[in-house]
Amino acid sequence: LEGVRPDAADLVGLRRAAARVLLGNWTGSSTVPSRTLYPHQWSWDSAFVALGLRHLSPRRAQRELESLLGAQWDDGRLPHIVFDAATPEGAYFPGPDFWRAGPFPGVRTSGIVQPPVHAFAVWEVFRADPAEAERRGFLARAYPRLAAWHRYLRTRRDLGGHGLAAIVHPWESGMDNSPCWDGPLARVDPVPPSRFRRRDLDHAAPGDRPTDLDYGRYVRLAAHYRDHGYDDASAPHAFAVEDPAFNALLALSELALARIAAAVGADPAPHRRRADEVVAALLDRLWDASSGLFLCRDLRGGGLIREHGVTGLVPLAVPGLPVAADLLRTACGARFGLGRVHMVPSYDLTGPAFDPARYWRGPSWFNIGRLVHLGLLEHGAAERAAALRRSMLRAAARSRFAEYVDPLTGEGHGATGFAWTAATVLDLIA
Ligand code: 9YW
Repeated sequence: LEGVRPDAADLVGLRRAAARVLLGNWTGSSTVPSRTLYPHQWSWDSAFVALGLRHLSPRRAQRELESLLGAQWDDGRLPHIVFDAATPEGAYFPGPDFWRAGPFPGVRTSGIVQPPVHAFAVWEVFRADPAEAERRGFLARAYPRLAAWHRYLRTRRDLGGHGLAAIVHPWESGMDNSPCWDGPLARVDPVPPSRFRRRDLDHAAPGDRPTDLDYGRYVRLAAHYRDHGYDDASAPHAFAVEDPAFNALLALSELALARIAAAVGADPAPHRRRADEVVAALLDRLWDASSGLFLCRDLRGGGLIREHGVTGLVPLAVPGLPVAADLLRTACGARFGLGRVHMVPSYDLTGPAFDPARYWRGPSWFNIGRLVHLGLLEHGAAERAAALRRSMLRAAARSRFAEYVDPLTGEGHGATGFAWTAATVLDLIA
């Protein structure tokens, strides 16, 4: 690896550059992932951005999360996109005219969700400046919203009936075109590409992105859900999957919510209990001892999906995870090559679908790297964590804060000046 040596002198410059990215992507109340590719507010991006922003301005980090929580629906869901009213419809597809959704007039959103990393972020942002948070009533206002969000996931989204939240669209995993979704998606009749216009290809190379066939299926699923009023009970949900990262982040966030509850004078015990229940269900439903990894479960086709995606490593971030030692071995083994590749690949290096450039089919992402880094620290692998941190800082610097990097070469792909990449750098340096 060449490029930046993460020593003190370099880190000052890198920190400054990361701060510039976040300032440039700030809209006045939240942060866009990318000025070109993603010019609105994305749900889990905001949580990762807040984790970085807290080191620059705890108040701004609070506002980032509050603007997302402010777009919460009556049923408790936090939408995956909150559309910026000043940005034209044509800047992103599918835009507000496609989704036709929102919590109340004047706020337009998508109708699907993203991984629930928000309570975790709220707690960490609070800890950055408890006095400022207290003054603004940050936790007291966030707590009921976060509790309603988790309730939505635990009840309306427990489509399998075994205590895990199901995702009903690949976009809900945050790992859009992971090979894990190829099987379940094969049953979805794609909308022909002539019926929509992809805006992502105005800003990124086609070889770095999902295919037209993927998009046709994404559009079909989203339109179905929309046409059923985003009602989980009546929508047919041709795609319904239990995803390990989504549920591990729910467990991590329930633990954070327990701390938040205690801080605002509510009862933490139910949140701790729910965290335990989710972890038990993860182990029971998604753990695959033969590969030492959590797998996804297809609730429509039946059974575990035998693709090894990085989603299955993310539960490492959960404190006290009983199978942490096995997951660590898998992380360092042939499939994910930790210590031998740049950051953490999003998909099995030895898998048939591995592609080092195509989005979630191989490339390494900074938010996921940060979760695995947390997991390494949590489970006593401090040296591995330090090496991963160095590799992430180098990759971010060399790629000008790219959206993601090739795990084999470290070369940047997708957009540059990407918000969660810069935020993760700030969080790793702090
Ligand atoms: C989409 C914004 C989002 C991320 C997702 C990533 C991609 C595309 O971009 O989604 O249209 O929602 O896969 O994880 O949140 O950065």
